Amino acid sequence: MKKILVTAALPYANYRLHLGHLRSTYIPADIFARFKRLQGYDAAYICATDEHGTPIAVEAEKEHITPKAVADKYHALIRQDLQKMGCSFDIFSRTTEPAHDELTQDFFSRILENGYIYESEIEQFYCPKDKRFLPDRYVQGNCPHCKAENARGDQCESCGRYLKPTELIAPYCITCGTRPIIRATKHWFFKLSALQPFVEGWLKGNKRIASNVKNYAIQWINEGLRDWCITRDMKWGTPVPMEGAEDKVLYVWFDAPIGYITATRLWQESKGNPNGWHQYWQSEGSEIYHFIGKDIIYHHAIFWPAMLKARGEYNLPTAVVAGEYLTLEGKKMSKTRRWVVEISEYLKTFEPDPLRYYLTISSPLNKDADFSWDDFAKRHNDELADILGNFIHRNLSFVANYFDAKIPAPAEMNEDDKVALKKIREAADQVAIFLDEFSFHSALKTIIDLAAHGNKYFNDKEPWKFLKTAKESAATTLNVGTQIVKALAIMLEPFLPFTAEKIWSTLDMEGSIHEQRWQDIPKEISPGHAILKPQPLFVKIEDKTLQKQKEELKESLEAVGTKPQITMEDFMKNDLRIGKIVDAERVKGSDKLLKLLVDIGGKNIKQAISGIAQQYTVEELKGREIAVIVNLKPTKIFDVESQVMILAAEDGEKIVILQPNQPTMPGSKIR
Ligand code: B3M
Ligand code: ZN
Repeated sequence: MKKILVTAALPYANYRLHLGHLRSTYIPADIFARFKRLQGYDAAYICATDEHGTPIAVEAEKEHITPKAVADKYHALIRQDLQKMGCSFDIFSRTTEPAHDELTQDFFSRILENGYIYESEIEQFYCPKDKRFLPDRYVQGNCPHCKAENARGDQCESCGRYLKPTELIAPYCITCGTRPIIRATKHWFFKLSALQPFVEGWLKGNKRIASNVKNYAIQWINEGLRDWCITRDMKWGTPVPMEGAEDKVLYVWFDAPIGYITATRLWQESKGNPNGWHQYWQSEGSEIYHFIGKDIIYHHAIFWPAMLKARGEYNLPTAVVAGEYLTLEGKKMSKTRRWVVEISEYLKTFEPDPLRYYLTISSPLNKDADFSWDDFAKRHNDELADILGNFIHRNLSFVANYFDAKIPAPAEMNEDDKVALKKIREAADQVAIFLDEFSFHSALKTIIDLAAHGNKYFNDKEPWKFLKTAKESAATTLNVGTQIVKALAIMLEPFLPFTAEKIWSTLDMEGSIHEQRWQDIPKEISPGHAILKPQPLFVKIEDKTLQKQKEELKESLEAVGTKPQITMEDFMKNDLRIGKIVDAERVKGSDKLLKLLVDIGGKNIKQAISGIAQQYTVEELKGREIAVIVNLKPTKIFDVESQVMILAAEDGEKIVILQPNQPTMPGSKIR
């Protein structure tokens, strides 16, 4: 049987996943893997957490714990959230598995042997105070392209561009705020430029690469591919297997995609098949599908195939599928502004299937989409409850109540009955075509249309009228209706696995729904087969439940001009001063709050409690001059008194404290 590997992007183990991640990557990949299993292939769904790199190292430094501890915590949470959503992983591994280091080093050594890795001295930022190099996210500054502040050394979040740290304007060390100096250091580079013709040919000749992926990738190729620096001066990561590289590790984007292979190996090994992974990665005719979010197309459509080619002996991806962004109620999601719905928050109130449904049906994967609570409830109530649930429930209840819970034998069929049965076959074929094109939205729409047809068929045939007078007519309707229900169960399995399972067990069919075959969709259940008492599949979402969800979404950004005007006199009531932070510590029991001691001039030291612990470390705040309001009535936060308030700007993504742009005396008035 053909081997098929479906992978979903490996999330960094330092955040919890939200609806956008599900929509772009984890649900489409799960649908595809389940569909391929139903088609009878040996299809595996592979994922892991991406645990190396500066995102996790920086987080660990902020929290004063080890990177491994950060990864342990988030690995467990991410895995749990995705499993609860029904993601049918065959393995959910980690890139900190020892086997992963081995394989990554093998890739490095073989690519080196093949002539695609070279050594070169480059200039890098170095923090003279912390006495270390500042790779990627250890340095921030202004973006050279869009000028946004706090752009990270590897990427600017505002404009999305990839950066070299030394391109940053006004760079500073994120740990101590010092302006870094430039130092020469030796690094290893991957000769991506030499592989440009190969990547271009591969992309252009591959019909399964999704069109949005191809368009982005070709545009970058036209701009010319630059060689990649694949080593970093830091401790957290896979060691570079070279002499003279003792203080270096491989760049996280070098090891992360190899995680797909490691996970496949570990999965096969756990099944007692240590060599089984070859069939997925090195045998002819096997297929590899990478599902990702659109922000990492570069890595999967350019860097990764080039790495595989340079290493040799591995299959190239069959397809790369990238989901576009999801907005929330029309606005970009943001963690700091709390404008986000995490998976775990959603699951406190709702079942997984309605979300899988909504995120799939609301828009094609290669288009941006929006999640809105009203629309979610509307589609749930109008489509899942009123069309799908209603049709299945009415049909099965009639069988249960009037035919002794046994599927009646059909009498002679008229045109309507025949058309209804034909629709099953047509829908099954059409859905399969759509899924192979990654048109998940159209595929699910086709299934709902079949249910809608079932509903209409049931209404038009009015079986309730014939229960006494012409029972054989009602029998035909219910037989045909039940065949549609059964077909729906199998077709829905990839999309709504929990619902499909419920339908299957009410039908009291043999085996698990997850082990059925796509080609058996039109195979009819025999008359006389007994079913169980049906339960409603979807309960309508009420307004008050919805209201609660909306209230939980808080947004601190207010439109300019919504506050009433004040006079100069009103404004002058504020006593605004420059203060200097003389000491800082975290507030016990809170991960957001810092206690700051602020010199506000004239030997006056005041205490401020400020919610900036996620943006600033204690070290980087000490000694900074800031803007404070000193005549606010003191308040208590977490039992600690806050006597003055620090001024900060909040743009929805981050909180930035206000600082004078030249040294100033503490106590200076702000006017
Ligand atoms: N960890 C990006 C992310 O989590 C990265 C994906 C790796 S896929 C090999 O956003
Ligand atoms: Zn520093």
